[in-house]
Amino acid sequence: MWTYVILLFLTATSTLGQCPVDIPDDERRDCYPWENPTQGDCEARGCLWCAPIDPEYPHCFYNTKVCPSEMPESSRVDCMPEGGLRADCLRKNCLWCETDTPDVPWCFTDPDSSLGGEYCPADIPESERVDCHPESDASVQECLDRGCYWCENTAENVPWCFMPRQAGYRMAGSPVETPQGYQIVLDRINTPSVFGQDIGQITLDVEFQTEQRLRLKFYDASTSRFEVPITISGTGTAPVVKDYDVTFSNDPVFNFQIKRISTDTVIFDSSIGGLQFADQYIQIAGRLDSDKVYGFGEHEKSYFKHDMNWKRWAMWTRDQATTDSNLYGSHPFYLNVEQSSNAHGVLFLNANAQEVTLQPAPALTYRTIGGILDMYFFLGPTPEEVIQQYTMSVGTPVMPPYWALGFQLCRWGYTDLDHLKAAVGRMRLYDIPHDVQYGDIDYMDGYKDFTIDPVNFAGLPEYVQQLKSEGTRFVIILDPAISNTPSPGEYPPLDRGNAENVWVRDYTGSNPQEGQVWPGMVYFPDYTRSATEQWWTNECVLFKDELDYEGLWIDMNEPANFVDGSDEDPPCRDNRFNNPPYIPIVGDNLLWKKTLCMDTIQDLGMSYNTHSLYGWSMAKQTLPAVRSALGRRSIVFSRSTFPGAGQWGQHWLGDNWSQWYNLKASLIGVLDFNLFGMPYTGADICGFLGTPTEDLCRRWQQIGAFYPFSRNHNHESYPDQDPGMWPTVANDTRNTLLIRYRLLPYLYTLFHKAHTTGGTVVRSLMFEEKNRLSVVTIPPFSHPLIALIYTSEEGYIIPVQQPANSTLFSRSNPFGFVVSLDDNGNASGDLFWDDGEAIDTQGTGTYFLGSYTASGSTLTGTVSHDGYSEASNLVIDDVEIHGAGTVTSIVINGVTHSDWNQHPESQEWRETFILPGEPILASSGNGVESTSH
Ligand code: MIG
Repeated sequence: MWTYVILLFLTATSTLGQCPVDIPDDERRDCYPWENPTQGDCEARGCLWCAPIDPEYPHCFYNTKVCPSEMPESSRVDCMPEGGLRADCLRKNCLWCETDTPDVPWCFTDPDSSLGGEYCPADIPESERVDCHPESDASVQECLDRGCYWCENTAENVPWCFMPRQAGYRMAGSPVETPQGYQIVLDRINTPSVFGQDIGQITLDVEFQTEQRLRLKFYDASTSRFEVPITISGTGTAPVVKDYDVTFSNDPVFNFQIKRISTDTVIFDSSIGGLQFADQYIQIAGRLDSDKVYGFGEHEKSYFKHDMNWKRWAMWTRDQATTDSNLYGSHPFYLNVEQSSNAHGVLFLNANAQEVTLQPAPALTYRTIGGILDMYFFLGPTPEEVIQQYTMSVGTPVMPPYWALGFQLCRWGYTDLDHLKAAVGRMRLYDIPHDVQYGDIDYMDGYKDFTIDPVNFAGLPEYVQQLKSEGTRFVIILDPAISNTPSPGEYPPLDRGNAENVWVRDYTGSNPQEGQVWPGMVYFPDYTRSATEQWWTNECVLFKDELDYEGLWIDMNEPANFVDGSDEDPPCRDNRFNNPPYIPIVGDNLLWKKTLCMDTIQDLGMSYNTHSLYGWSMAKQTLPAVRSALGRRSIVFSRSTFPGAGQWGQHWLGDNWSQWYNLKASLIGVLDFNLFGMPYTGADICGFLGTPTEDLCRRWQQIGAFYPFSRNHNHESYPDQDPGMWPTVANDTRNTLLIRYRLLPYLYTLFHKAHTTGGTVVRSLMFEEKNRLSVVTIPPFSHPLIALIYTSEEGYIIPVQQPANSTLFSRSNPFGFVVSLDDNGNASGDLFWDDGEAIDTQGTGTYFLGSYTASGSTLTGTVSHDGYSEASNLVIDDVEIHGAGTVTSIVINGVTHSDWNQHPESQEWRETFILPGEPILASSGNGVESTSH
């Protein structure tokens, strides 16, 4: 009882004298006549909260002193005949003045407002609003202060505060012609200003780079700003013919339209408004031709085509288990399929924290808090051509070694070598294909890179040799962070790094920045520094002598830090980089959550600008490092990625959950990364976090057998989930992987295509023009989603090879073809083949390339490139023909063969011929002729 009284007294004293208005106690009108009001309850009602001098009077009372209008009471027009509170009135953009005069409305329309009593102009459709208050908790006043409109709405996520159309910039004169296009100077119109720091004059370079590629670069010509170090340039002169046209207008402010000439389709129309260019807030919006928008990453989602109902996606690299919030990579790229079914893509080449809002118009609003606005349009016109043009611009996918297409087993939490051996033993027991075994951080000594735990993993190097002889290679994890606690001499990688000063620096630019990761206190290598590449390569080369690894798995490179910013106090200095005026909707609403402070420094620039490039730069330096160590092709699995990362590395989809939802979402993740130029990708099969049920793991192994990157991986806290843990899972895994291994020559050929001409390896049916599809269901998996991944379409010839439990063995087995004839009896395909591990066989010409066509009952093989002599040892002994009708005879290279067998399982529409081995390499063309009908 006493305590209660004292508390009341304290409250009263502490707020005495702080009342925002001077209303005597006895004039207070109780705004919360119920029990126990809190300040929050009170303010929610738009009332004032402060202690009275005499505790008899209310704490929460109406603010009768605020009447923003001097209009006579008799002229008031009721704005809220339905009734409501002061806050409701203000939200309707009306005025609120209380009065004791009966029948006079307290809420009434404002005749003096700059918008004629109306803050909500009717001429902007809801679906086209460009948010003027993207941060949370908008208020009428704040909105109007920014010079924006306020209209309330009941639909979810529609912004109430939005940009007037006349906001933005005006052309200062006419566009000036340049050799590649135009240059336009833009002057800012004063309102609205969303976050201040607006740049008064900006320059727009319009570059007609190629027939299909257009660049729009908005920048500040007077002050240099951060630019992503990826150069995408044209030839220097505009192409004579091009697929697009750009028009500019100043009505009501500067805006532009990009048009596809062939169909007269406007593919991006910025007259929707919203162009802003402030130091830390850049925004552009555009109406799109269609709502078929794909891309923008990295996020986990269960649908490929975006939801245009005001969905907002942040892009900022972050160590975060999979969700629909921003994850490990940043990919500001989208693909839009137009109504005409032509397609184009757009890259916003920017690395700062950024986001996009997708709107029903259809339209999008893009925002970034730094750098420049650098847009590249890729005109396709097919979706596949868009991705080819995009990846040819930022870097086509690196060619994986053949073995990397095999199945891979991993887990975090092999407690020791015996535990790992037991998992391998189960793979052997069930004869499950097993090309790669991983070592996660467990193999390290104290989680330090380039060390081996001398107790729990004693004998690992010898065991790795044994695995290799059995056809299983070993891939190790490396984290960027390097332990900085050992004394000189104890940990040479640290000493050598110190000597070369390879670390990310703190805000002063001179001291290495500390953080905390697995080994404890660490430094972070600055992979944008050339000295770092030499140091990192050297460490990778030296460690290869200790452990015969075949590939590197680079984790935690967002970069991840166990503490927010640092463990200093305060963790980051309070400045405009660590606490910018606006933060896109990144998870945790803090740029330096679980990473370094934004004012830490790399050679390329401050983390504010370079954060999302960390994994990208690490991959860029790790590929040459691993190549130096191995002297041959390898893999660099990078968790954090950015446009162009595919030219050096591969990607797994991160820390997912052992849930059905994540299995489904993984397929979208694979499709997304195929848009992003990283076709070699897949999710942790059976899920990383959590314990999968037997059925989930079985199904996941079945579908995961068709990920380009097929790996079962698990979190340290959960029980073993390798396929051999359950006999049913083991059997179905082996059977499905044997189908995968049979298809590997095809998969490898697809990778060769993606590497040499860009484009995808796994693509959605939307990419395929031919509509008559025969859906391959992989028995016993009959989930229709499989159709999204591998379809055998009419008209294709797919090279296959007899499978084995490792590519080491399958590579020397006989080849075959699956021929799927179209209605006219035609089909075509090709086969790329090389030794599977030499670097750049395309460049050195040491490969075999054959083209195969089926037409008029004849399958003809043509050797397009004959640079790999080993190919002559390979034979074809199996041709499977779909859609050929009844076969009466087989003629091979002019000789009628009677020694062929019809496959016992053949159905009416499918014939499989087991042929005597025929050389795959026949310069005159290798023909299998079938007489049908
Ligand atoms: O803080 O190396 O995404 O695949 O097993 C966790 C341990 C660090 C995160 C990776 C995961 C890996 C784990 N790593």
